This record gives sequence, structure tokens and C-alpha cells, in this order.
Amino acid sequence: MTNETQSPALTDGFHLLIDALKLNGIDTIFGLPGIPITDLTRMAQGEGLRVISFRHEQHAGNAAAAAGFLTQKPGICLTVSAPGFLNGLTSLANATTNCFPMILISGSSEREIVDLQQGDYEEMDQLAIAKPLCKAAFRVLHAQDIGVGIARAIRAALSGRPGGVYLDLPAKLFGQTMDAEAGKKSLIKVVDAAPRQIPAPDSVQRALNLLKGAKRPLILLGKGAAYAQADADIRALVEKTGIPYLPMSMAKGLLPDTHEQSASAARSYVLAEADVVMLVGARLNWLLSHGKGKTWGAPNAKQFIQIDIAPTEIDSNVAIAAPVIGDIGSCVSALLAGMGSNWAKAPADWTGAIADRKDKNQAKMAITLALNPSPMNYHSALSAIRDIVKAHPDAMLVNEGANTLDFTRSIVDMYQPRKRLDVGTWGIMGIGMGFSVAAAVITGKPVIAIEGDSAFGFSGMEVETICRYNLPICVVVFNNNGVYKGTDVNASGGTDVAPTVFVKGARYDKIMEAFGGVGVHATTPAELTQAMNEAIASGKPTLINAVIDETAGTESGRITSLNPKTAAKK
Ligand code: ADP
Ligand code: TPW
Repeated sequence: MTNETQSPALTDGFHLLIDALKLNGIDTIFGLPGIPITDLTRMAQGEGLRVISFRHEQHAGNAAAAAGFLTQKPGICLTVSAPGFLNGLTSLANATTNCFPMILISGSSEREIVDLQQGDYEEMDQLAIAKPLCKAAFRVLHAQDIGVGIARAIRAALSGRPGGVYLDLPAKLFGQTMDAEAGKKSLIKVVDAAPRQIPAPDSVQRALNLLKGAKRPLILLGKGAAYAQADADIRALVEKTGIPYLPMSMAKGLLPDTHEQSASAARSYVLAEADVVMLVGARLNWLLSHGKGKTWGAPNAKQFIQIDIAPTEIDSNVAIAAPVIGDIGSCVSALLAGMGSNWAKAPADWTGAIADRKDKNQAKMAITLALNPSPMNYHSALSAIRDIVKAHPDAMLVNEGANTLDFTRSIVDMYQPRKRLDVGTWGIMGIGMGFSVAAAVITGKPVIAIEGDSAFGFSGMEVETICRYNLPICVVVFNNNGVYKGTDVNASGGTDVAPTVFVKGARYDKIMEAFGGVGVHATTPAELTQAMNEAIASGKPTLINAVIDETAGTESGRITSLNPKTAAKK
């Protein structure tokens, strides 16, 4: 026998990356394999990470973003170079716009060749392209820097206003080796990635003074409030003050929509009439008419308190009289503490006037919901779905479309925080199946996806992903034969159908059957109810093709006024 000296144990880029993610509590990767990351996906799975493989990177990225929103850990999306990276980029930009923490990790081609533009396989300067679309972008060139790269990416995604981060990993990095012990030491376990940010006491006092003098106060809860997971304190603030509140769509359920202080059924009234509005994790962007105009009643008759982690958000659209800067949990608990034990409840004439309007509007809506037209319309279908969600308050609800979005948001009550995922700040189509997969994988609860037929088309191929992982997802496609409606005509009289019209009577349920899931064709609320109940009871991937009157709904749903032709007429 020869007396060989044993070579020191080595590690490589692949393993350092996996170890760095695991060290930081990351247990799931959403992605799509190919050069140079195929082995990484295999090894990650081999090392105990859950690797969820998609059919298109945008949906893997959307899943990562939704996972970030639900868990306060950055969701990880893994893509191949150039085209895969670009496919993932929409979701990275969308996550940043929504303030959801995610990290897009992409393999890339070799720097030397890319920088000299010598035509490498899938050549692209990905770092430069990603930079303006996310919070931060980093590239790692050496295996010993992987620990730092992951730590910086996690901190950037989670701290302050959460958002998307890009991490560029050139192919050569994965195979680089180094001493295993030194490699282990190079990894960083991030301590306190999203440090609490305690609001300044004078800012809290200023807000309380304003609130105390309010005659018609209103609280507006946004998806930042849902993200913050300060559910008990937010509820305490609302209930202690007796102030009516409005949830933005993804803040629904933070308090149950059936709560007596919910002003959703009197939305236009409270927005116009309130004198002091407290924004909690909600921006005064287009979704709130920028805080001005007809929606907000008489000009200059309102004062705003805004709780937000991002100081630069303040005064973005209108003057904010009392900004409270900090994390929502710390801000809300400071406000509660400052209120003491005998804080006066919101004036009864205000809350009484709201209750009257709510009663009237709800009675009107009840009549519409009770109708049972044939074919189904949005209201009769959603009336059935509303009862199903009520019976399953822990189910996740994913929602996209135009009319399908607007009507579901207003008709289907939510009962628990962070159960509703939708098109978010951009009003983007295509989040449906990606968000649904993340919702199922992360929560393990049943998922109900209410999808416009156009909206569904953007991510429909992920039905195969849903079947492959046997996820308890029930997709309901509101099929009205087109974008918005199915009734448009070709203005030229030619043989092509109008740009918004699809194949009539399409059977989306067959797509689910193609991959072994359950497909149902439903033409009545009773059939819809039965199919949804069976889907939830069995946990089997299900797609219900819900036939909706093709004349129902309006162009662009509630935002018709944003269409240039309509806007120009104003
Ligand atoms: P919505 O669309 O529901 O109105 P937005 O996405 O417009 O909500 O607003 C969310 C806001 O919440 C952002 O301005 C963001 O900075 C803020 N935010 C997110 N997380 C936190 C947090 N933990 N603490 C404080 N503010 C937060
Ligand atoms: C990435 C524009 C907004 S809503 C919508 C489109 C195409 C579909 C509406 O039809 P659907 O719903 O889903 O059938 P319904 O209930 O009204 O019939 N591309 C992207 N995002 C957006 N928002 C669009 C296009 C759009």
C-alpha cells in the first residue's frame, strides 16, 4: 500500500449555494431547469429542499413572490440564462411593485464572452437589465463569495420596504471548488433580516392628536398591513377606536369582511365623507385615485395619517399631515399604547350613517345575488362561491380577470388574514396558476382560483404542474368567450373575430383532464357548488369550466374610465 496523504475535502459552488439557502431557513425553490442550473435543481432536491418545477419561468417567479408575501421569507425563483431570465423578470418587477420579497437567482453565461459580445450560448448582460426592475442586483464570481451574495440578497429583499432582488450566477461559479471547511465558514446566517423600525414618539403623538379631533375618521388597510403579520394589534386598533375601516383587496380578511366596522359596502360614501384617513400599509396610487378627485369628496377637506416603512412614500400624491414611519407592528402597537385606556370611540353619528348606507346597499345586492339567470352571470356564480368560501374560511383564494376580479373582490367575503392573492398593484394578468401553486405548497390548505377566461390563458399550462404535484387546487374559469366579454364584433366586417373574442364554448375543463385532474363543465350555480365541494373534499386538482353569460360585465371591469377613448371623452 502506498502512503498517500489524503486530499482535503472540497465543496463547490452548487453545494455552497444550497447550504447558504438552507442555513437561512429557505426550504423551497420555484424554478425551471436547463443549462447551467439543471444539476443545481437536482442537487437541491437531493439535499432536502423542495424544488417545484414549472412550465414557464414567469409562473415560477410569481409563485416565489407569493411565497414571500405569505411567509416573510424571500421566495426563491431559479431560472436559466437569457430567455429564462427574461421570462422570470416580469415576476421580479411585479414582486417589487407589490412590495413582496423574492430573489430571482439566474444562471448566466460567461462574463469574458458576454462582455466582449462574442456570442456565448444565451448571451446577455442580465445584471444590467435586472437592475432597474428590482430593489437590488448582485453578481457572484467566486465560490467563496456565495455566502455574502445570498446574505446580501436576503437582506435587500426583506429589510425596509420588501421587494425583488436579482442574483446573477455565471455558469462557471457552480463548478468552482474550495476547501469544504473554509467554504462552510464563508456562509452567513443572516441575523435580524427585517429589523423592527420603531416610529419616532413625536410622529405617533402627531397622529394621535389628529385622530382625536376627527369627526369622521376612516382606517384604510393595505396589503402592507397584511404582509406585516401584526394581525392582533391591527384588529385591536380598529376595535378600540371603533373607527370604520376599508380593506384594500389583499387586506381583506385581516378582520373578517363581515365585521360590523367594515365599511366596504359603503365605500364611496366613506371615501368622500371622511375627514381624517389613516392609511396602514396602503399607497395612495391609482387604486385609491391618488388621494384626490371626485372619489375623495370636497377638495382639501381631508387630512391623512400614513403608516409606512418607506419614508419616501409620504407626500407622493397628496400632503400627508401625520406620517408615522416604521414597521406596521411597531407603529400600531405604539399608537395603541399612546391611546391609553379611555380613548373615545368614533362619533356615533358617523358610524350610524355608515351603517344605514351599508344596510341599504347590502339589501340591494342581496336581491341581485338571489337571481338565478340562465346562463349564469357573475353574480349568480359568485353567490355560490361566496357560500363555499364562508364554509372554508381557511382556504386560499386566488383571483384575476377584469369583471371576474372586481365582482369576486366585492362579493366573496374573506374571514382570515392573507387568504386572498390577486393581480395587485399593476393589475397584472398571469399570476393565477403561479400564485395558486405557491398558496398550496406554502399553506397546505385548499386553494380556490377564480379566473377570467382570458386571465387563465396567461398561465394555463401550469395545470400540468398542479397535477404533477397533486396540489389541492380548484380552478374556476369564468368562461364568457373573451377578454371582458365575448360579444365584440370585427369593425371591418372581415372574417377574423374581434380582438377581444375567443373560441366560443371552449372547454377549459378538458385541459385539466389531459393531465389526470378532474374537469367539470358547470352551467348552473348548483353544478358549480357541487363541483367545488367535491374538489375541496377530495383535494384533487380540479378545473371547473363555469359558463358565464357572454354579454355580462363591462369593458375593463371597473376601470373602463382608464381606457384612452373613454378618458378622452371626459
Ligand atoms: P394596497 O395595494 O393594498 O393598497 P400597497 O402595495 O399600495 O397596498 O402598499 C403597501 C405599503 O405597505 C407600501 O407602501 C410598503 O412600503 C408598506 N409596507 C410593506 N410592508 C410593511 C411593513 N412591514 N411595515 C410598514 N409598511 C410596510
Ligand atoms: C400582462 C390587460 C386586463 S384584464 C384582462 C386583460 C387582458 C382580461 C379580462 O378578461 P377575463 O375577465 O380574464 O376573461 P372578465 O371577467 O372581464 O371576462 N396583459 C397583462 N396584464 C393585463 N392587465 C392586461 C394584459 C387586461
